[in-house]
Amino acid sequence: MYKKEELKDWVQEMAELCEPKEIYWCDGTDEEYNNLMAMLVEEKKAVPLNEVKRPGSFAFFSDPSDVARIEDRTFIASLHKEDAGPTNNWIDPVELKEKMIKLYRGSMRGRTMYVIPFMMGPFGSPLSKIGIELTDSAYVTCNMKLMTRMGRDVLKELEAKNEFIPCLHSVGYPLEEGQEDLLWPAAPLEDKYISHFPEERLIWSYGSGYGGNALLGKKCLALRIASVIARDEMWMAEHMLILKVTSPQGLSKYMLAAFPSACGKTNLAMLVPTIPGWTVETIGDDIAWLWMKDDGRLYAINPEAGFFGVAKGTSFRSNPNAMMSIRKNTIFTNVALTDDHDVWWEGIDGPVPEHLMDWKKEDWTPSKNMPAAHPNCRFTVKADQCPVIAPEWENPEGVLVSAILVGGRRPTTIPLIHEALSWNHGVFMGSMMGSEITAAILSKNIGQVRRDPFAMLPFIGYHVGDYLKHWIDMGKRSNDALLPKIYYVNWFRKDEAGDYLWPGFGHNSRVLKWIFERTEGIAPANLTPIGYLPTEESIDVRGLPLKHGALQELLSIDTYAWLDEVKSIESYYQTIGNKLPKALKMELEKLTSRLHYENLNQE
Ligand code: GTP
Ligand code: SPV
Ligand code: MN
Repeated sequence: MYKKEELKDWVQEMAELCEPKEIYWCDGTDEEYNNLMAMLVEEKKAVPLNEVKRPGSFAFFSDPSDVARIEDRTFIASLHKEDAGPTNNWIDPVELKEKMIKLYRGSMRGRTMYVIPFMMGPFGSPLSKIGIELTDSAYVTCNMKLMTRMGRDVLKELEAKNEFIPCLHSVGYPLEEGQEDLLWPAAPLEDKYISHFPEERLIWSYGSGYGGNALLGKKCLALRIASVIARDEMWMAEHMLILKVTSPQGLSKYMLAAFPSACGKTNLAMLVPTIPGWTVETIGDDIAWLWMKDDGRLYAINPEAGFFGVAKGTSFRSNPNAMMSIRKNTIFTNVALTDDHDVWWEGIDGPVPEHLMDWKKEDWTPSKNMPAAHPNCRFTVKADQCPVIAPEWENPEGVLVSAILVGGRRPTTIPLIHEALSWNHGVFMGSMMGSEITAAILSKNIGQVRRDPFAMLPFIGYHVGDYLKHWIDMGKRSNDALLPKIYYVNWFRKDEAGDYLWPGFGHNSRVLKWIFERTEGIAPANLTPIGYLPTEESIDVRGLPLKHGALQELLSIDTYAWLDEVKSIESYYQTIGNKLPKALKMELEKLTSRLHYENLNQE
């Protein structure tokens, strides 16, 4: 965190290091955005889309080596290794800075350095934070305009807030005299660094232009650095959507859900209920900042101002509100293009076209037998273009949280939904969450299940054990009657043939309804060793195309599978070491004995 007086000097110092040909201070106006886009089109980096079908929209195509977050090249450079914990890559901050300074030296040659003042959180919110990103990428600048509150107003706000989080970004591809630019400049993998200096609240990113690696307000600031600030100041920075659900009686409640990358947050946040009378509205689709007010209750804001959503699989059937959000003024990255310059991806509505330009800018026909769009292709769009954005989405006071959902992709064992017995048991559920790795991450292990506590594994800026302790400590400041109830959901359970048992998407409203009614104290539940499960009648399945026996299976608990799960959690807990909160060890022990007791009774 730097003081406002330090801003000019810092920009100057970074410019002397990176040697851009010019420095440009962004004002955040539409005119500026349009000029930058026109320049990007001129440089052939952006492709303007069909003005009738997709007005004001552009497509970008990244280098095939730069398509997702790179966890292997993401670093938490705390002063002490112990503070980064067992789940983060750590490098000594002095050593890392030395390395990166060498890379940054002259790295912006031939390019403009954009100075982007941005605000995470609504103006006037006690939690909002100012960041200043310096970047040599106009693409990043345009994305930041859609994803954050950006520009002149933020500099004004800096006068009042005094402090900002410095974020330095370079694509790492300097242009020497006469050297031609690439359409997607980036550095080789071994030179890419997404670095965080938690004590200094400083972010340095080098070598990647993609998503969370480069739009530094998102994962780097609003999660990794914010999680450290939140621990110190007793609030929480979480990888969670925020939604508003309203019953047929007109009662509204707010819910959060922590699912790992590409596991359904945007879809749930924009869901169209398939049960009559219920509505869902969106507050946020990726990140929530929470704090406890004097009433002992948790409140949440969405620090972002836009959506950087997975395009693949998005359709009018699966997520009509996302489709309507991206009708205009949208940036698409790594999608395919139709011959009339509209966007296309696997899973979008309509027949598969005979011919496309794929995300590698090559001709594509169905016979190519390769996906035309990259599995992590994305859209960037302002949140206010979402037809179901809740009117209070920018309320600086936040919204009152009634329920927190956790979940991920688990083909077996985890039922459709279960409710925690207490706050601490809910923290236990979050701590042992697992999910299959998705294409949102550059990884050889896609599809393998890994533990991903509260979907924060790649985003905790400190020791995972301390992070879990922070959850327990937040609970201690209030009591279970005032705290949100915690639920574990799993839309991804499969049958023996490998098909999803639950139809998901809009039908998830049926689960939201049960949760809503639980928080009202009116929905029935069965007490089981793992928590409260809905009785079969309490999930509204009217009109639902479920296979025979599917609901029973979705709500069943295999105690032997759970005892295996317990063993696996035990060994996972060992990897966390002695910082694992005792309260969680106790929850695991209690779960184990409840499962054994159940087994004895069944025999
Ligand atoms: P990030 O932006 O990476 O954090 O992802 P996200 O959590 O917002 O995931 P998103 O909603 O974009 O969904 C990712 C993928 O999961 C898409 O391909 C969806 O089609 C799929 N998906 C979302 N919800 C469901 C569901 O209820 N059931 C099934 N089977 N798939 C789903
Ligand atoms: C995620 O991976 O969780 C995302 C996309 O939301 S990115 O912004 O690239 O991190
Ligand atoms: Mn995400």
